[in-house]
Amino acid sequence: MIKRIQAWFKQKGTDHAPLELSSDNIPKHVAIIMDGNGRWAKKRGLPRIAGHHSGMKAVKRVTIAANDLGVKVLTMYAFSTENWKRPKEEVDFLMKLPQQFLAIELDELIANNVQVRMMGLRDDLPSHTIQALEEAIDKTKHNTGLILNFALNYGGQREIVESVRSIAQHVQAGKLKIEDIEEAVVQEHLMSSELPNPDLLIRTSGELRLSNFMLWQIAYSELWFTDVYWPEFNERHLKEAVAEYQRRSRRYGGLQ
Ligand code: V07
Repeated sequence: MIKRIQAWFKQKGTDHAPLELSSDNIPKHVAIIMDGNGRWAKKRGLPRIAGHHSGMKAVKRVTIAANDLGVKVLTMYAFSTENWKRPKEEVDFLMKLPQQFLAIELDELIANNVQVRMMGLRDDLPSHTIQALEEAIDKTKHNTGLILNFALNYGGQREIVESVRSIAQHVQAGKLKIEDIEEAVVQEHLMSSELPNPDLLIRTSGELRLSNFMLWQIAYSELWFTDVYWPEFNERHLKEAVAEYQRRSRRYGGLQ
């Protein structure tokens, strides 16, 4: 039945009608699992890296769209701690994307008052990747617009482990009592401690998993999944996700 209604909407062209978004309930923090780059390429008979390159263009598009909507923080899952298992050539290519992206886009990001950040373990990243990132982070650190937060060499379980280690060190140093460890303390020791938790998590390309992304922070987030491959994701899709977010918050609005 739902499939038939969807088909009807498509036929009527209503999936291109303007979406009504209320400006007073835009999610502050949107986090995205950018999946489907390889599958997008395969569908076109292209190598996987062509999918990653095309995915990079979507990052730019969606950053501008999120900024225009009034989103405050956009977190993009660019490289997970598990991604090291991929073929070396693919990893090498991926590690050049931050530089490539920043060489092309940094000036425009600055012009748009965007602040670049990263979360993840820096140690294992190649120095050329770190250098490009740190330059961008430094050049944009006083910007007050959208925070564009890249999760690079990031894993949610590892992040929690790092938080626990850091808390244990505080206890050992006598700065913290065990009985004072509570949720807020774990939160304060996460890599995202300066950011609000995501209001909305988007995953593209049809997989219905969290894949070790921001496990602690998404405890109360709205989850939105789409079959669209990441390289095809655009402003319209982002608005659809936000519209659904607003419908859901209206529905339980009276209960909050
Ligand atoms: C990557 C493109 C998007 C789809 C997901 C995988 C491939 C942008 C960046 C990036 C990272 C840091 C930064 C500026 C840009 C990026 C990697 C992969 C590793 F400061 N896209 N993108 N980094 N892909």
